[in-house]
Order: sequence, then structure tokens, then C-alpha cells
Amino acid sequence: MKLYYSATSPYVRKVLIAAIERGLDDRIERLPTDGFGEEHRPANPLAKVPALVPDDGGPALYDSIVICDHLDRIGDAPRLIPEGGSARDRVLRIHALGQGMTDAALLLQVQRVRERKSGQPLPDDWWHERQRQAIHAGADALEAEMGALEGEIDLGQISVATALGYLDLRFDELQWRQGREKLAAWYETFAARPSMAATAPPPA
Ligand SMILES: N[C@@H](CCC(=O)N[C@@H](CS)C(=O)NCC(=O)O)C(=O)O
Repeated sequence: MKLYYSATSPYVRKVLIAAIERGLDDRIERLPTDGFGEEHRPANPLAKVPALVPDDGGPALYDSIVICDHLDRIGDAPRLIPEGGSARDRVLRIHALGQGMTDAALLLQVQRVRERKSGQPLPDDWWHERQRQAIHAGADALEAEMGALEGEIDLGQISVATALGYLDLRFDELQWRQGREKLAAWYETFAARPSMAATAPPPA
């Protein structure tokens, strides 16, 4: 399998952690891309990473959850997405929470990059404030429901960990740990996993 890859993308990181946790990492060849480049558009018309070219030569898979679902059906390691029932609902819901926090952070980051490129401040309007609210409310929801992050590793946990890792990389000023001691302690333990160390982004 070949993975269109960027070392700082939290979505790519989620896919790689899932691959490592399921023992599939050495089957994935990484194809470094400029996340906002064009070279991967033939594989993914949206030109986003991650995109995974599967072994069977079929069309590339994209959106990180689709790739994670594909990886989850290869081999016989324990599944990261439960096959059914309320456990599946819970894991996918927590995944969506982590994903939404990541989406909000990325939107703020893009604004920052655009500012740097234009050399002048862009309006920080209600839309950007709404993204910060989503990040804080998401973290509050997790702090209030820590039980959803317990148990064997699953895709919900991975999604939350990559979201929090991305906040650490880019948004120190949001201080996500403040007032969320349980979530911070959970992250510290999760971040010690070899899959997290192996996928740590280069420092900002
Ligand atoms: N929903 C997508 C989001 C992927 C995404 O936005 N990736 C960023 C890099 S972190 C990207 O490639 N952005 C380029 C663009 O939006 O044009 C997923 O989960 O895979």
C-alpha cells in the first residue's frame, strides 16, 4: 500500500497510528507530499492527505476514516472500530468529536498561514471564534465523559489523541489542559504509546 503523506497532518497521523497498532505499518510505503500541493490530486480529486493506494491497485481511498476502516479489515489484530452495537456507535461518535476538533484547529491554522503569506492580519471573525468554541466544547465534553476513552485502544481514542497532539503542535495558546485534568492525564498515558512516539510531528 502507498500512503500520500505529510509529517504534520493530524489526519495522516491518525491513519499511521491505526496502522502501527494493527501491525500493518511495514506494509505502507509513505509518499511525502506538500499537503497543499497538487501531486496527489490524480489519486484524490480533493488533493487532501491522507490518501491510500491499496495493494489491489484499486482506486485510492481517502478521508482518513475510510482508510482506517480499510486497515481495520486487514489481518487479524484486534479491531479498532467495533463491528456493531453501542460500542461501535460510541467509538464512531468519539472519533467524530476528535475529528471535529481537528477540523476546527486546521481551519484556524490555514487562516494563520494565509496571514503569514499575505503579510497582514486577516479578520478574526465569528467564524474563527466558532472554531475555538468547538475545540473548547469538544475538550469539555471529553472531560465530562472520560469513560468513553477507557478500555482497549480504539479509533475514537486515536482520533482524540491526534486532535490533542495537533493542539500541542500548533495552538499552545488555547491551553486545552486548563481545567481538564482528567483529559490531560489520559493524554499523557496515551502519548507514551510507541505508535504516538513513532508518528510525532517535527516541532513547529
Ligand atoms: N476529512 C479529511 C481531511 C484531510 C485534510 O484536510 N488534510 C489536509 C492536511 S492536514 C489537506 O490535505 N489539506 C489540503 C486542502 O484542503 O486542500 C480526512 O479526514 O482525511
